[in-house]
Amino acid sequence: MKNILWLGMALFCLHLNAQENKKEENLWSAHRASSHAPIGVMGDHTHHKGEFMVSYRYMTMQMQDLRYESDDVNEEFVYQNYMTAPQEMMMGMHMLGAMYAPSDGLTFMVMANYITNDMDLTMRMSNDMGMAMDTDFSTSSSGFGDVSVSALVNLMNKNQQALHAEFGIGIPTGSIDEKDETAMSNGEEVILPYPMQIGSGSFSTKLGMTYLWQTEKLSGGAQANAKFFLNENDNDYRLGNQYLATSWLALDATENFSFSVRAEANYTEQIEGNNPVLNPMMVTTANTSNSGGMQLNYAIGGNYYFTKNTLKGLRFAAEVKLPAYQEPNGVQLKQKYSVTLGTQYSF
Ligand SMILES: [Cu+2]
Repeated sequence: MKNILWLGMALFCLHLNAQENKKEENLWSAHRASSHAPIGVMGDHTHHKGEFMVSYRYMTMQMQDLRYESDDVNEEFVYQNYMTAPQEMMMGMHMLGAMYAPSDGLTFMVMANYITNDMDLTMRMSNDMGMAMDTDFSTSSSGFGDVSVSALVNLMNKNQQALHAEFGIGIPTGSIDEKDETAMSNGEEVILPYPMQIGSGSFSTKLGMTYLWQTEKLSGGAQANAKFFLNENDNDYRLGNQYLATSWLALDATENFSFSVRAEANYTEQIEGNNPVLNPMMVTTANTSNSGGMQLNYAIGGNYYFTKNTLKGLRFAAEVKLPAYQEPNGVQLKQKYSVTLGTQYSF
């Protein structure tokens, strides 16, 4: 009788254990190469209670050639209304991030960045004979950008699917008073146009939602987020609100490596107000009607995740993003490509 009771209890425990295991299997797993979205996606994952993560990303973006809304245009088009046409812009961003989860349901994320901007431009002047004289020049700016702090809240995790929301605030730590010499400033440093500024100058809020799913070999996700700039900055303007939607699919090729494809749509509103120091006739980038617009991009990427030994928890990732279609407000440089390289370490 005693033996049967023991056996019964043992079977009951086994059953409970099996149920527990089954529950674990059904959860969305954070320990696959593809468990993190392509590196160009922010706030894509949460952490378990007590986990820390530090990350570093380098993002570079190149812009070249001009577009006026849905048409490609040349410099001549710009010189009809402006003295100077932008030729090329390179932007670089070093991003440092930290994440910490005080509970399974809540993860905090802080991000800071250092930005470098370089722009090549051409100024056209006509001499007394009416002949055009072009002068090429470059401007650059660099510095620490705005800081963002977010809370990621888990809403669901079952049947290998997970859903979390992001609530963030942006703190205007970046400069909006970047200056450099230009072809028309006679050796004096003057305030640079909007795209060359490092910070927004405004507080912002970010709201986002991320959905993740997994099967045995595949994972994917979708994210939608919006960033709202709340106040006019000290230079009398407010950057346009930003809306983004993206979706990705990743294949776990090996235990450590996943390969991803991603599509993205983003829309940025025009800048409101204007910096009275900037002359909007001088260069397209100093006119706020040439700001914001919509863009469709696609990207390919890879994640490498160390699952064993001393490097366990370390990730390397890269993603290349290319525009499929872009429609800027007014006339702006076209985006050519952007590359994001990153490393993340959880402990
Ligand atoms: Cu993380």
